[in-house]
Amino acid sequence: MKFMVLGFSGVGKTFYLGSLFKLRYDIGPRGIALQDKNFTEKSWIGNTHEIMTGIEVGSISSTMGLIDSSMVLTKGMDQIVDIEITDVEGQALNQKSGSQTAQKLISTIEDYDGLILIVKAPRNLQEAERSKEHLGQMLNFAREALKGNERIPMALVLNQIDLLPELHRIKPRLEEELEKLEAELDNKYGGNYSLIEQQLRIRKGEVVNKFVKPAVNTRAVFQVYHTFFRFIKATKLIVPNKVFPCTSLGFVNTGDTLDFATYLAESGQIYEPYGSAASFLWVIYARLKTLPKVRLMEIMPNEAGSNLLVDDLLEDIRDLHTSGKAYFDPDQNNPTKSGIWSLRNISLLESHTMQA
Ligand SMILES: Nc1nc2c(ncn2[C@@H]2O[C@H](COP(=O)(O)OP(=O)(O)O)[C@@H](O)[C@H]2O)c(=O)[nH]1
Ligand SMILES: [Mg+2]
Repeated sequence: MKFMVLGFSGVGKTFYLGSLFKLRYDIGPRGIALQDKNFTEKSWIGNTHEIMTGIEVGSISSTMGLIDSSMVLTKGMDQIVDIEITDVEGQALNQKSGSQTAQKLISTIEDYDGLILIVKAPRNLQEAERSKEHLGQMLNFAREALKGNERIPMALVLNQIDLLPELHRIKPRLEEELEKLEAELDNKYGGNYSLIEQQLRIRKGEVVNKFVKPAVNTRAVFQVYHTFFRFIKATKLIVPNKVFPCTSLGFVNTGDTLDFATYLAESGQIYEPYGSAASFLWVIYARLKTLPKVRLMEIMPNEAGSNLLVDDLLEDIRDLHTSGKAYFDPDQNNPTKSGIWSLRNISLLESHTMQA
């Protein structure tokens, strides 16, 4: 299966892909992991990840043209399905540049199984205007993809949420809250780490997302995803879609900008990206749910296997949310409330039909 990240220069496409590499080892209860197809050689994404997390010293060059990385989804010892990911040079979307990459993009975009549209999460209405404008241009490319296949899922990633003013300097407060939760669980289940870890995976998300909620509940953010939904509604096609607030760096910033390498080197922090893994796995999940049977059989000849994979993916996506690695609205957990951010709608393929 082939997936692509689309977005203007500097929105964080390459970092987003680098952050996915946490899925190599930080796996959910169903054990789905993402690996290099050729794991003895360093890939573009692997290299990006190592530079981001400070393992490797270097800088991440801006992407030129289209760069494909061959990955594979694994479950335990099994390689389940091959995944190609294409990183795009942001300039390709720029109308003025009229580049060869743009032409190549248009001629190949029909072959993709899912698109990840990335914009910066807007800090104010002015930035929302800009994100909407970018989104409009990205949707022009998406339209080309939908011509060939109307069921191609699209995730809208609202990226770099760590720079939203509501999330400035939340790290110490967040840690304090999480320590309280850990102390409570320690008291209750003293020494039973299996139970403590399990409880944390279920309850951490609510704590983390209480902090994220005011940041994504703004008019500026609403305007951007509303534009996305309007586009999808207007196509009258069955386009699976969902919106994901993301930060490839995690909630580490202390101001308007962040020098990530210095930060990691100086503070010895654990690298905790947010939103990216869930959004990526969701696009794969949505594609598997809507793929015509013939295609599904080509990709995964074992039908029972493909059904299992869909269940496993959903379970691991849910776990990413409940364990605090993706956003859901902590106040929308009761059954009478439901909206695009509610936990129980994770399996829903058509967010644009829901109220926020
Ligand atoms: N604060 C913050 N900065 C980010 C994030 N993702 C990327 N960046 C910064 O944005 C710059 C551009 O990211 P990059 O992935 O190269 O953007 P691309 O042009 O879309 O591929 C990087 O140098 C990072 O410093 C994020 O989630 N949060
Ligand atoms: Mg790039």
